[in-house]
Amino acid sequence: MKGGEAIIKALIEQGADTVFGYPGGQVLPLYDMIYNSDLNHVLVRHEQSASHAADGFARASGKVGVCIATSGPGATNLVTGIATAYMDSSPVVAITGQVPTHLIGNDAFQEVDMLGIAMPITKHAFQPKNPDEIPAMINSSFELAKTGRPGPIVIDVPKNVQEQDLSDYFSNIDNFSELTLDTPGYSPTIKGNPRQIKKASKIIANSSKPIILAGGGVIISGASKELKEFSELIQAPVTTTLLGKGSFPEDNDAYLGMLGMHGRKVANLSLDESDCIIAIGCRFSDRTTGSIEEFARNSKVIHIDIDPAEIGKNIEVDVPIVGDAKNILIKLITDIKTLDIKKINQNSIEWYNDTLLFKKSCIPRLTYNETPLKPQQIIKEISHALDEDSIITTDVGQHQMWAAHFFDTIKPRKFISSGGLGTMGFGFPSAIGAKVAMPENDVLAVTGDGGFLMVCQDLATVKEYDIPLIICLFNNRKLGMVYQWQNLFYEKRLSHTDLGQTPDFLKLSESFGVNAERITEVGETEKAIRAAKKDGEAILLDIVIDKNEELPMVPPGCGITDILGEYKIENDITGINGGNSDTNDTIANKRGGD
Ligand SMILES: Cc1ncc(C[n+]2csc(CCOP(=O)(O)OP(=O)(O)O)c2C)c(N)n1
Repeated sequence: MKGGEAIIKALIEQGADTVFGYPGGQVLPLYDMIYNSDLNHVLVRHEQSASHAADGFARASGKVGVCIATSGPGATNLVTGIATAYMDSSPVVAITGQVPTHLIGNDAFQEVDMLGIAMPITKHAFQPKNPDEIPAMINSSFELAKTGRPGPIVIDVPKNVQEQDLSDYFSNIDNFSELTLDTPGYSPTIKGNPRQIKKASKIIANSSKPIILAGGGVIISGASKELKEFSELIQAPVTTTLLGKGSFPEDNDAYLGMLGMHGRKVANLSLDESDCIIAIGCRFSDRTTGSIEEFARNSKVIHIDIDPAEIGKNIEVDVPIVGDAKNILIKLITDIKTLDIKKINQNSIEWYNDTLLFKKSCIPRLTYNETPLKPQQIIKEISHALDEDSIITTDVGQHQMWAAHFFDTIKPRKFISSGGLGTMGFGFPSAIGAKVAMPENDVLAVTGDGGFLMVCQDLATVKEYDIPLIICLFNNRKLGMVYQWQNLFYEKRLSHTDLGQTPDFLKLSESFGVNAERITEVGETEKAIRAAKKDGEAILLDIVIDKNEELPMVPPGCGITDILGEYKIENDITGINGGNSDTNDTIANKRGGD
């Protein structure tokens, strides 16, 4: 058995029967062995798409995603996708070719120090020097990628190691799965300290304004059911981070929307007023907290996270609990049930009801009959055309935030977006990965004209493998998000954010053999998505949107209550927006309504 065969055998034993890749000189031996193997290889058209597709595959399915590239430029093209997966704790195994061992360090053709590059953007990076090391290395890579706080792993395999035979002992092992590497010091804490959990229960019981902040960790640990039970038990409203979308059913009354710089007003103002923040599986990124000095001013903070390095990193915490979100929520629920629930609920009922009324007063208007089309209306049409098992991926920009704000995600792993790295070019290839992983689910990519152009070559992959994706391209002829920042914070000096001569996306798509339709009228998006679902073929919808629509946002460096701009609201019940009910006026004023 050769090194390359050992890679394939170990991958298949790990359940990784699908890989996204692109061949080249230093992975020729591996590709030669893939030729007649059972591995399902998807040939993407740029290595960046391979790493994003593997990431989308992982986020949609909860399994490890795998990508392969050659050494040098192939490996460096994977890097953005690997860093994206690292920032968002996604389990990806990236296999890169490397020059033969005797040439390493010689600046050989297509040599790059992939181990060095990978170290700061992976959980770990390996390089086997001997093919016997491969089985254990692959097994441990999968173990490391998916356990504890998940993340990407790189295995950089020199060409000669792919070609060499394993020793007889290893060649004759039927099943590699018992073979693992020694990983000293790696033992993620999953249980959570019972004393800390008790302490948290007491603080929650005494709180009169509790709020839950749920992050991507809730989804990763499969704790959505427990999160809902917990919220109902203590009667606390729930806000999420971008990556936490789907951890809690967003059609539930208690859901306030996303928090932070691009957060929803009701979420930001309520969190600011709460007296007890229970943060679960989130890392308090600057996009979530805004100015740290102004964050959680009135509040005790309970922080549950599996990664001890996250605790106290950005925000001072009153009760840290290190462990798996699901385990800890189960224990927290059990503990709180031993206390006087009636009293706990009495403490917080006024706050809970006020918050829900405040939420009602802030429901954004989604119905617009005008052209050019409003993004709110488009997301509404997308929502109508899809069901709760459909998966949405987004790129990065204004369209991402509109999707985050207006697409009610009901189930976990159904909203996939690049949060930490904010990678333009992520939305489309991650949708390819998600669809390959979950062929039964409708998958729709929401993307901008800027981001889509960075990865549009993978329309060829969609055509070649007949991947029935729906691509909704929010076409505003500019780099909308950056344009908005220039408008707001750089005195309207619009430096290089107008895309000028954008391509004809219909012709572009059709040249790849992928159907396309231009959308200019209200109702056409929903109709086109429904038709595409029936047809079962990929389609690109070039949706011409109002290029002047802007997002409410918190200026960088400000506290999360300093929101610039406001959505038009659907339902005016507070009196503060021109309505005439006075009952809730005080609530809105209390929370800084304007
Ligand atoms: C790879 C990369 N380059 C640059 C940026 C900075 N950036 C963030 S949003 C954005 C504009 C995105 O424009 P578009 O894709 O058209 O989406 P829109 O904001 O218009 O919806 C840019 C340039 C980024 N996030 N990623």
